Parts: sequence; structure tokens; C-alpha cells
Amino acid sequence: MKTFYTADHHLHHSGMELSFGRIVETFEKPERAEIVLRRVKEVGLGPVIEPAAYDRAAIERVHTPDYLDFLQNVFAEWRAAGRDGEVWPYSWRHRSMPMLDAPPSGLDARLSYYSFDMAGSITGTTWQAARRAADTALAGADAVLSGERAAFALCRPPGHHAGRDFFGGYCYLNNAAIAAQRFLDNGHARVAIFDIDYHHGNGTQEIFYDRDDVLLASLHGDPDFEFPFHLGYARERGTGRGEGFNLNYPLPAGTGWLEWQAAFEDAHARIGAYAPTALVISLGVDTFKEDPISQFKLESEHFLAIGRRIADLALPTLFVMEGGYAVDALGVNAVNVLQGFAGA
Ligand code: OKP
Ligand code: ZN
Repeated sequence: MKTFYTADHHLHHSGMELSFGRIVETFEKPERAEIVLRRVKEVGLGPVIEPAAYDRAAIERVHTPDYLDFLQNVFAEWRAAGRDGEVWPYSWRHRSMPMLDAPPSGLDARLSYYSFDMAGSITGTTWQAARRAADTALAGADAVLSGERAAFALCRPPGHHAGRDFFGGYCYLNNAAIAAQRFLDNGHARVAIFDIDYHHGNGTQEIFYDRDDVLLASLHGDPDFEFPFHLGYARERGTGRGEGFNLNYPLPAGTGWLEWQAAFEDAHARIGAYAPTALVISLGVDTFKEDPISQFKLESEHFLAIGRRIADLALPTLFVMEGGYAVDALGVNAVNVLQGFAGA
């Protein structure tokens, strides 16, 4: 299996985050991608390829131009305002406040408008890194479009919390959604996204919620207790034409392999029944028992089994890297999914 990877992911590093009242080193750090890359090489998964640079048009199929302009320019604006450090939003709309339907003009108000949390900052090079992560997903999709059975887009920063016009949850551009749209724009009529990251992919859900050309199935920590909260309940099934094409499997804290697998098998069957012609896996391995920010209990061997079962869908498949923060085991866990798939 080909891996798409660029060292340009180093251009994004938020440095710190606020975790349960403490300022700590961010969990979403550059080392993550290095560890996965090292494991890809160690097991000889296949060639590692630097993605080409794609036009912004491929990203505008998913994200709004005003949001992309904002992401590209906000750091310069921050500096022009005489501020040092990185760009951080800090306040958001509460349900007691009116919903704006157009961006406000002030810098901090706009930062609030285009985000939902402060998991990660925008540095002077975050835009470039996020663009390269999207390029990585696009190059992976193009490899599958040209006949590869599967490909691995080793994206960083991750993407599934980013919506059409917002960032959050360490995510800026929705790499998996951009790849799914790439398949649709190149001859595929139905694409499934299987999001197995521990967190609900609220951005991916928002992007495809009213559409029937993408089926999204997501297994995740119940939003009643887990980030990103508020979205990811089972009752969210899509709207309009999209009704029935959004499948959420919220699971309790402490979920182990058997309970997770039961939900996975249900989603697997529904994906099969949808009869997509391409599959995008939002590959988070933060379901691992040792993950420092998550509360599921999967073990390394289970990731091999997951890969094998994904292969049983017998679809052209793009794996897109999302979360996974237990750095000691991150390489093994992520690559186990790919090896399980490739060996099946
Ligand atoms: C991104 B992905 C920890 C808070 C973490 C952000 C989590 C983002 C997860 N103190 N909040 O889905 O793996
Ligand atoms: Zn996650």
C-alpha cells in the first residue's frame, strides 16, 4: 500500500493546550506523524510518496472561500494588531446569543465565528501545513482513482472536526471530506466515510448532513460526556435528501473491544447495504486503551482485526489519518489497521 506523507506537517505545531485546567504540551504534536511514518517503513508497508501541490479549487469543493481566506490571513492580521504568540480564539456563541449569518468584522469576533473551541492555535504556518495535509488526502484519493486497491494518507493536522467554515479539535481542513468529494468529482456516485476515531467527526457530519451521495458512519465517545459534545447522538440521521445517510454510534466511557465491535459490525453492514463504490476511513486510533485523552479500551491486536474487516467490504479504500495520542503505540496501532487490510 502506498503511503502519502510530507514533512510539511511540521509547519503546524500549536505548542500548548489547556487540559483539565492545566496548560500542557499539546497532544497533537508533530512527533505523531513521525512515529506512524517510522512504523510504515519498519514493516515495509510500501512506498512513501510526497504529495503534489493541488489548486485551492479542490478544497473549495468542501470549504467556503471566506473561511479559507480567513485561515490564510488571520495570522498576519494578528501580528498587524501588535500581538505576539499564536492566534487563539477564546469565546464562543452561547445559545442565549443570536446566530450570525455573516462573519462579523472584528478580529476576535471573526475568530470566534470561524471556530468552536481552542484545542489548537493558528500559527504563522498552520495554513501551509493544513493545505499540505489536504494535498496528502487528495494525492491518496487520486492514487485510488487511478486503480490502487487502497492508499494511506498520513495527514497531519487531522481533519474530521473541521466543517465547511470552521476549525476546532486540532482540525483546520477536513482531509477526509476533501478526499470523499474528490471521489465524487471523478466518477463515483456514492462514497462512504467510516469514521473510527474515538471522537465524533462533527465537521464531516456538518459537511454531508443534507446529502445522500455520502454515507457517514461514526463510532465515538457519547457526546453526553465526550468532546466535541452537543453533536454525535444517534438521533442525528441526516436531513432532507440526506435523511438516513448519517449514522452515529455513541458509546459509553470504558467501551471495550466486544461492545465496540458490535457497533462496528452494525455500521459495516449498513455501509455494505449502501453499496458505495469508494470508501474513506477516518483512521483515528485514539480508541486504544492507553490513549491519554480517551476512554475506550481497544488493544493493539484489535486494530489488525479492524483492518481485516474493512477489507471485507471489498471497496477501493483511502485511509486518512485522524487522531491517536498514545505515542508509544501509535505507529503500531495505525499500521496494524493497514496491515490487517493489506494481508486480508
Ligand atoms: C481530535 B481527534 C484534552 C482535550 C482534548 C480536543 C480533542 C480533539 C481530538 N484535554 N480536546 O478527533 O482525535
Ligand atoms: Zn479523536
